[in-house]
Amino acid sequence: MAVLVLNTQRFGDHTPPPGHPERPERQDVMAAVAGEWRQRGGLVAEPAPASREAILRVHDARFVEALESAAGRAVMLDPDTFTSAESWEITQLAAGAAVGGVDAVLDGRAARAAALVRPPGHHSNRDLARGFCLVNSAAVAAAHALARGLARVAIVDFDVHHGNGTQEIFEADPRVLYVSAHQWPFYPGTGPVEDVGAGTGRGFTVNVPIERGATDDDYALVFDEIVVPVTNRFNPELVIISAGFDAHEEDPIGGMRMSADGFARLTGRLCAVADRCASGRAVLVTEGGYHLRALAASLAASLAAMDGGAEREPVHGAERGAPSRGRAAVQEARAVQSAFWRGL
Ligand code: SP5
Ligand code: ZN
Repeated sequence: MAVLVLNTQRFGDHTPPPGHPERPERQDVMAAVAGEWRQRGGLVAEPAPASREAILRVHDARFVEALESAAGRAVMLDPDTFTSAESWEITQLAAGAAVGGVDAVLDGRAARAAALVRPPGHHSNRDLARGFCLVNSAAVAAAHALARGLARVAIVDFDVHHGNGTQEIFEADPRVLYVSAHQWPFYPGTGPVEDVGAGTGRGFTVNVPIERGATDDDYALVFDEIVVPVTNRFNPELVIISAGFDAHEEDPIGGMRMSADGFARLTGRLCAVADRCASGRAVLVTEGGYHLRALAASLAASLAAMDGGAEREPVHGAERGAPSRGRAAVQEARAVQSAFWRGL
């Protein structure tokens, strides 16, 4: 069984003001990657919009009504976050692609799925759109999986920014493990290592802040020492990858030094967790990634990794020296999280 890619040209019809980094051309990249996937015999499908019921599992009715009432208009929701006439429809399609990926893997129509979507979602809270995000697609997908009867879903977020929205939505829910590795200090300012979840969700939020400048090897170390062991121990029935590619060295916003092969390595590690715990079920949902060629290469490499492609060693690992930023991040995360994840 193969990897199902979900994408639609409609993702190009959400148009923030000119000069905005989260631009429609990102969809051209996703379409090109999806097209190549199809040419090589991969499965590609068009998403259906997420239902209101699916969106309301993670967003307040007032928030949904506000997005809906912006339909047909260009509205500034936050200094960074804009709608255009069709944004409400497009963000429903983005969430729908993530839900469609979950349905495909739970129904056994695909081993794994990748929802190549815009706008991104992980900064959106239950009741607030921000950070270029409207509906929180990864959160909608996780809640949909729970509604379909799953007991444990892991969301692993390697976007360069912390997914404040996803963390908040699930912070008190022990059924959803949220793990984020992100640049620190950085936008949006949430996700300190001390945030571990709330109430019965304590221990099911894992933040790994990393100093700017981290390379493939820093991230690999963080994954090998924290992200993968915690996620394995959680034993998810589904792994959702909140996949931002803005930690790439060419990215105009992020300050990290990742390569496309480095992202493939992280994706491959998470698919190995899915193989061990979840009968292989992993659903990738795109978040940020603002350099078009870097996004293209990173997406293609990550898809290949989901398909069991051989792991290529990152290009820059050796020449850039010891992964000191990764080591520091691991040490700090371990000090906090070993109370919850014994033996970490
Ligand atoms: C999904 C994703 O990668 N979102 C990234 C959002 C980054 N936003 C940076 C905002 C910097 C501060 N902006 C203040 C508003 C002034 N126009
Ligand atoms: Zn980001």
